[in-house]
Amino acid sequence: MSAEPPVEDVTDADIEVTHPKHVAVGLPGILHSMEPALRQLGPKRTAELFTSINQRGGFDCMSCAWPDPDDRKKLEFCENGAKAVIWEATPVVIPSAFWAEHSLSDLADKTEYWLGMQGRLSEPVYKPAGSDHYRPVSWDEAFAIVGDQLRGQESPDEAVFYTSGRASNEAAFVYQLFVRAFGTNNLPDCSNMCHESTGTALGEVIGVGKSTIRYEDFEQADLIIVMGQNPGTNHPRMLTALEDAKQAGATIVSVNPLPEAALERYKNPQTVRGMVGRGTVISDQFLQIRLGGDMALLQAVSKRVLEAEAAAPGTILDHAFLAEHCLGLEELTAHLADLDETAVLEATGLTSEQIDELAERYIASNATIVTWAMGLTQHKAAVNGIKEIINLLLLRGNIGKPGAGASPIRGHSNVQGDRTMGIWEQMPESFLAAMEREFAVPMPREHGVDAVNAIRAMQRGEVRTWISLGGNFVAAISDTAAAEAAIRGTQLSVQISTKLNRSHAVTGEAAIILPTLGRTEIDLQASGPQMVSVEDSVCAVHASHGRIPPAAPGLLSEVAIITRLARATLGEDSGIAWQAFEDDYDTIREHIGRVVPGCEGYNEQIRREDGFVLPNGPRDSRTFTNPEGRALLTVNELEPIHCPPGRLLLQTLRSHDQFNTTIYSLNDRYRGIKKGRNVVFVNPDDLRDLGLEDGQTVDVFSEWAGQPDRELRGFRVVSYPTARGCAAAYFPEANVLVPLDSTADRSNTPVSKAIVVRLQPAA
Ligand SMILES: Nc1nc2c(c(=O)[nH]1)N[C@H]1C(S)=C(S)[C@@H](COP(=O)(O)OP(=O)(O)OC[C@H]3O[C@@H](n4cnc5c(=O)[nH]c(N)nc54)[C@H](O)[C@@H]3O)O[C@H]1N2
Ligand SMILES: Nc1nc2c(c(=O)[nH]1)N[C@H]1C(S)=C(S)[C@@H](COP(=O)(O)OP(=O)(O)OC[C@H]3O[C@@H](n4cnc5c(=O)[nH]c(N)nc54)[C@H](O)[C@@H]3O)O[C@H]1N2
Ligand SMILES: [Mo]
Repeated sequence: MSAEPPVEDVTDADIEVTHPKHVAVGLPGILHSMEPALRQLGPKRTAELFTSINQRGGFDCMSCAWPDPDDRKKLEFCENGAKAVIWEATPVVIPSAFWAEHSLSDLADKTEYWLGMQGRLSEPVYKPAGSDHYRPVSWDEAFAIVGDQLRGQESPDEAVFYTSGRASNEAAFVYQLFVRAFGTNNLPDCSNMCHESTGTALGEVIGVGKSTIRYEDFEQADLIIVMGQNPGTNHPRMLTALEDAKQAGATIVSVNPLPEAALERYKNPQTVRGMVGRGTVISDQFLQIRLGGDMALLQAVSKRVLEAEAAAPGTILDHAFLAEHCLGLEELTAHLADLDETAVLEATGLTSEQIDELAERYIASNATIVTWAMGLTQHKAAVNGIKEIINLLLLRGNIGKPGAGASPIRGHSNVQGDRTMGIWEQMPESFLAAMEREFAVPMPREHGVDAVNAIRAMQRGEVRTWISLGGNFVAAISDTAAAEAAIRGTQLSVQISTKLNRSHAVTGEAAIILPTLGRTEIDLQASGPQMVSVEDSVCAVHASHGRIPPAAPGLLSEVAIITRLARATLGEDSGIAWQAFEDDYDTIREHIGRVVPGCEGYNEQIRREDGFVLPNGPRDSRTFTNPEGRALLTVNELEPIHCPPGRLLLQTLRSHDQFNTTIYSLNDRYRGIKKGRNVVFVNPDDLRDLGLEDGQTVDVFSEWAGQPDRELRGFRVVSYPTARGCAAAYFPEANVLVPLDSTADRSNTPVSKAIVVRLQPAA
């Protein structure tokens, strides 16, 4: 009962706008919006899949990086995980004839939805320079083309190797080995656009760029502050953890410019209460903050904590912890004494009373967790903003004790593991030296390019070859028009992918697509079926076993593709046992165990029932491995975001029916949008001030000093209860508005959550 892929593309012609919802529900919504994809899947594959997601012996859900609880339910997945699985596991494949029927120019006119719905890529295809069509080629031919290209470069640094966070630990480890043995650290990844600000900030102040909590900590917390994150859509299983925490007595505060449905009320489909009742009220306090206002809010709360301590010395701060483990208390105290409350209220859009209330809650709590995601990382001052989270936590010893900690919630299911495995353009010397010892191959030391700097290098004509392990870089990176022009200037672009997307249509002069197995599929190699491993947001590492037959007979695993690329590039006598890696992934894991800190005995550790949790100094023993050997309280200057009169600050975000650039449907259920995506959400008072009306069609211009305006034409205005002066539109459509040079200080992450825009009635 499989269905044909859609022939016609979708448009916004029938868009429906209703009211935003105040409650998030679990599973029920999916069947409706995923109907076309479910029809492709068929009942047998569907049943097989849904009983193995996140189960022991099954596969790890490939949607977000939310952790698995120890007591797994029969169905341990959420609505959006189900969508990711349905989307990947379709048995519909792109037939060979497709490539003659569709030119690249034709594909470049299609939406991401249409491209993704064509089915799974099933054979390698090659577009020679000068041609507007891909044509099927053999695997050997494809590897030879890439190998010749890489060997023909003048320097290894003329190639850039991107990674998206879905790659397994095994694939990531082998990939960075290949790239470094080839001679470059040009290993940008999606994390550069995602939690890079988190890694930069935490690395400096606590020595580890990762979460300091375990899953169990949620249930032991007194207070959980959810900042800049929309869990109902992007980490739906987190709602269960928040609900459990509430039932155990925790207070929850959400800080967001938008009243996101799930942060108001949640109906858990796996409980009776959730099925028949009104659900659980999640947020005890909702702070509707202005975009980019979090750093000011955090400083204002810390200031209140310090004032309370001054009024009743010895009762508020955790003096023992501060004295033994931290540096910088005096400087912070002096700095915050001068904090200008007017500037705080201006930046946050909040009242002093609201901030007082949060400070009181924080002081009353003996165990506080702060979680955050893109609402904090994708700002110019993101790194310092995140350091303010640590300041606040440290004041009351909220790191390294039960129920407390800093918890960045990661995006892609294995983005954190990929970093642990060495996917980073600036891995430390200790890792590179360990690699060198293990493989007896010299490792390059000069840092490589990150995502934004990769585009800049292309603009300077320094990149000949672009290779992508998953992802959809041209659609995900900022400044779409500039990025597309840059990619088109390379000689060869290579995509290792499961499904078609815009990065296959906007390419180098020549282009290759190498189709790969997804995580749901059985990965059969010479030594038998292989498992892979992944790491979640709380540093838990576990195995993932593909369960369904591959979508097409000719597909290769990511590991097989990478090792064969390595052999085609480095030759058969590179001194590295590539073939052995492909035959048996245990061989790869033996190396991981010897190279990657915390992964000793990797093969044994991931075979334990629930895998293992990586060691984490701050969490386990309040050990901080930054150069100072102490957790740092830091002094950060507030930097107001300048938004001239008549302009709005625009954030780009995800709808309920997308995974990054993958569009499952045109609906955004909780925000009341159906059958369309070209919308811009604006506060009704701002609409009135701007002389615009709800439903009107506008052109959106983004302003950046000294450059022509970037523009997005024909968007529909939706009156929406966002914070004053703030607007929102969907990523990736709105990426065209983000200037390439607008990046976060030090982490270089595109500023996707604060774009100065002007709305004008459509021309
Ligand atoms: N279903 C699904 N799941 C996903 C993804 C997906 O696309 N679909 N993507 C995955 C990935 S890679 C990631 S990184 C995560 C992303 O997870 P999120 O960070 O939740 O993703 P966004 O949609 O970007 O939402 C940003 C949230 O922060 C708020 N926000 C924006 N700016 C600010 C600010 O200045 N201050 C505060 N306090 N809040 C702000 C927005 O209103 C919104 O609620 O999700 C992962 N999971
Ligand atoms: N304006 C704006 N821009 C943003 C963001 C934002 O909030 N606003 N968010 C940023 C963030 S947080 C991120 S993480 C990036 C995401 O950037 P990317 O990770 O580059 O993008 P995705 O859309 O997740 O990539 C989807 C593609 O991956 C391929 N794929 C899927 N599964 C597999 C697999 O198992 N193996 C392989 N090899 N390929 C697979 C498919 O071809 C699919 O089309 O975007 C960033 N860009
Ligand atoms: Mo992400």
